[in-house]
Amino acid sequence: MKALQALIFDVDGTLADTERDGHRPAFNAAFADAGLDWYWDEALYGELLAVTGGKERMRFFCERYAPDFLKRPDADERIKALHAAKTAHYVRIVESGALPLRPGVARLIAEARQAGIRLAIATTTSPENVEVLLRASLAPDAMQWFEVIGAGDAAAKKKKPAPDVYLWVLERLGLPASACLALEDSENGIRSSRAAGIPTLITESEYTRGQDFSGALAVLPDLAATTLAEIRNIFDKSLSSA
Ligand code: XBP
Ligand code: MG
Repeated sequence: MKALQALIFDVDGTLADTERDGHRPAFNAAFADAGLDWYWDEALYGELLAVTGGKERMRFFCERYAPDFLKRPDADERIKALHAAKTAHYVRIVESGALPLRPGVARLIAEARQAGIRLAIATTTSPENVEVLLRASLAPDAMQWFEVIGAGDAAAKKKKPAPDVYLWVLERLGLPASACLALEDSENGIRSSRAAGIPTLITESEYTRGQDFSGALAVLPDLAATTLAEIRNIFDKSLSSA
């Protein structure tokens, strides 16, 4: 039986609840800066989360609610500029300490480091956002704890639910999917990790509760009560029943 060798963490919703009070207000601030009258309230944002990636999400919003914006010849550049402004706002929000890690996350990461389990990240969000969250909410040098960080456009031609980002991370870890465990919070996330063949544990988050998590090893409310020993147990059981 293969032992667990690496944990691959999703970021948004898994490491921290970043969407409602992080990404959402950052998008809204960028829209206001640009003089747009777009405002994404909590309910609308829940709908827009069907699409991962900030630029892709804005385009999806425009298709549904602001189709004229996409008719402009410079629509792509404007979306890119809005996204850069949104990232700057998001970084500022995270630096303020507004987005703590979810329960049990820091403890599990510490246990894994202690046990020599390798760590990686597979996320749709931009690299700057990963860096600031790790630095502000985990530890100043936490970026170095993760051997591979797959984030944003560089790691995936197609964002989650496509498997690209997980395949990119597996290749760089030099590990087979079956030696890794992905930690995810969303249906798009688990579709991506499972399409890459990786056993996956779900911690539901505020926007993803009740989604379809078919194929998950387990669906937990959070990691508060889940030790590394427990995670190894869940992982080993899945291999012996595979
Ligand atoms: C994360 C996302 C991202 C963020 C925004 O999904 O969907 O799009 O909301 O990030 P996952 P950017 O947790 O499945 O990786 O604006 O930087 O794209
Ligand atoms: Mg997520």
